[in-house]
Amino acid sequence: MPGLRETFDCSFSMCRTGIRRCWQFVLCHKPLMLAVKDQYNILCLGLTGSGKSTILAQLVGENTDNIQPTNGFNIKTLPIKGIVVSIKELGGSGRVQNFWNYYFADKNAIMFVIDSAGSDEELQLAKETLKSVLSNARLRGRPCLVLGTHSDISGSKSQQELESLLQNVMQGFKWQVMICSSFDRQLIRKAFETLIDMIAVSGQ
Ligand SMILES: Nc1nc2c(ncn2[C@@H]2O[C@H](COP(=O)(O)OP(=O)(O)OP(=O)(O)O)[C@@H](O)[C@H]2O)c(=O)[nH]1
Ligand SMILES: [Mg+2]
Repeated sequence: MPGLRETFDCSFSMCRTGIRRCWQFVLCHKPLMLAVKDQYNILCLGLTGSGKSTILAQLVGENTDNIQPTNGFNIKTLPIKGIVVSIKELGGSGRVQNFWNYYFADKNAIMFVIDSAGSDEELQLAKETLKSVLSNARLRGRPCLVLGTHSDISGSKSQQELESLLQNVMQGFKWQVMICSSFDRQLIRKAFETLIDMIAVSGQ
């Protein structure tokens, strides 16, 4: 039978080993933890008039009354789920689209905005544009959240309708469709939180 002294020595040494292992784990995984928590860069794309600037203004609590077409880019940085998130909107006009691919590097995810009340031609054009964006090697593996705006307009497409429109261009991507009005701040916030979760799960 071990004496009190031996039992104490044995417990103390096990405790010390446990503490050392915990400390080694923290030291080994610290870079990973920092990588996850550091900053996420999100690219916000979509045709002109789809509502990109309006959703970003809503997200940060700015006035949305007199938003002009984005003639270049527009950046908003804010904390979401405890992570600093930098969202870069690129204007959707044909002239600005020519420069989109200069901004594809170092992005963690894509928010692609579609006017869900658009005509069939506009929806097809949005689909082709998204397909072309996703074919860029620098965006390979990046999660993509498609945000269908203008849900306040009658006849706008539902989430399921947008999903079936897009599913053949999204193969191989982690993607999700959400629907909102660009004036619904809570839903917009939820969409970005969902995208943050998608980034965390995908490890991008
Ligand atoms: N009814 C309604 N109008 C919206 C919605 N989203 C945007 N709009 C309107 O659509 C117009 C264009 O919105 P923007 O936010 O400028 O669109 P954008 O995607 O930033 O356009 P570009 O910067 O040109 O690429 C504005 O007049 C908005 O008020 C929506 O969900 N519902
Ligand atoms: Mg804009």
